[in-house]
Amino acid sequence: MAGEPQDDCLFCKIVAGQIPATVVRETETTLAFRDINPQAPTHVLVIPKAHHADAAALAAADPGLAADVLRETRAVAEEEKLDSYRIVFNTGSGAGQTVFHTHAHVLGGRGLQWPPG
Ligand code: IU
Repeated sequence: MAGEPQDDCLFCKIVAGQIPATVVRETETTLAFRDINPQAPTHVLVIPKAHHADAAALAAADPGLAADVLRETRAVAEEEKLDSYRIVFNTGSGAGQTVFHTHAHVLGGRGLQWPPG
């Protein structure tokens, strides 16, 4: 069911404390932790604690929670003192999504090219 923890979901396991992560922020509804394979000096993932497969599913099921995630990306950028940064929601395997629990990548600390690959 939408929002329920999934046994086979890596990020649900991080939320449950079953897999370690370097947490940088936590709210009642969200968790932010450092990506294990950083693509920039700052590379933090912001996730809803509730399981939603991707950004589209989250926006459809719980727009308020989607807003919580977006608010936290801003908080991360402030804490990391980023004046320019990129927020990415890879949505679908063709766009590079590999973990099917919604996550916003917050990338910064270096120049970022456009368009992305
Ligand atoms: P993607 O948008 O689904 O491709 O992003 C998944 C990210 O999760 C990717 O950048 C991984 O490096 C990151 N990640 C992680 O931080 N911790 C993990 O245990 C695993 C993946 I597996």
